[in-house]
Amino acid sequence: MTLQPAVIRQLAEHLESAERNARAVTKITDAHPGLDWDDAYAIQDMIRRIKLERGHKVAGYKAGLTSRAKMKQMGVETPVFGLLFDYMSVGDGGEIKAAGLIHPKVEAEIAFVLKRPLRGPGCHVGSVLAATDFVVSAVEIIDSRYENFRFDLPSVVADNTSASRFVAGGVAREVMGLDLRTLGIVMEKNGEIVALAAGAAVLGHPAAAVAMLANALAARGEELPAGAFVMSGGATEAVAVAAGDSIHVRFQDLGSVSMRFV
Ligand code: 0L1
Ligand code: MG
Repeated sequence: MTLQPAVIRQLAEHLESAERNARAVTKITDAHPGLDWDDAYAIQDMIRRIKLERGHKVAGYKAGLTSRAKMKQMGVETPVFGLLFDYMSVGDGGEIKAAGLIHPKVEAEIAFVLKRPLRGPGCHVGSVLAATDFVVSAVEIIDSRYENFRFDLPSVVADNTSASRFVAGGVAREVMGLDLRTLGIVMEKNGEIVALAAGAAVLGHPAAAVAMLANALAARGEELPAGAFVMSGGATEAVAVAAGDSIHVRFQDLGSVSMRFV
């Protein structure tokens, strides 16, 4: 930890205001080159506090940068974790106002809903599957607050991992009897296929991303509570969208998810 509490608060307000005003800013490590992972998660925690003070609720958790496709796209090697808030949730088939976002991108993800709390350390694919009530298809809309999506990992963690909106599908399936590794995903933008993946693109098994998140939270004295909605990270690379675009993602065994940008 390198930053004083007042600087953590100031950077959290800066990034949260950039999100609310859909205004791109330069990455915060330009002004604070020594900012480390602890500083970054402390800024993210402060953003959570600011949003709770404003009356919002935590609606879920997210793992990001969990697939090779995404890591390669962003030139990084380490997954990151963030929070989803109530106002980010958009109904399946819904409209998303592009003017309220900076430069949105969409990624197809498998989401887990827990029936029991998950507390690390030591969580693994088996413990996640045992604690899962059901899985659903989902699409995350990421919108980095940094100009041109140009950032380093501490900057993106501080920016709540670019969390912006999410859409969950309506087909809930128990994990028993489903092989999430071979589950196929096809993303269409305006009727054209733009990305393909299988569940195993996410760390070999999407539940591995949830285990990693539970273990990372444990290092900060937190757990994933019963009932938590957890997005396991984009199986495909992220696809840029703008007003006028329609996205439709088919998930084998899990139905489809769609949205329109207006
Ligand atoms: O959810 C994600 O994989 C995104 C993590 C942050 C990096 C980005 O904005 O692409
Ligand atoms: Mg994501």
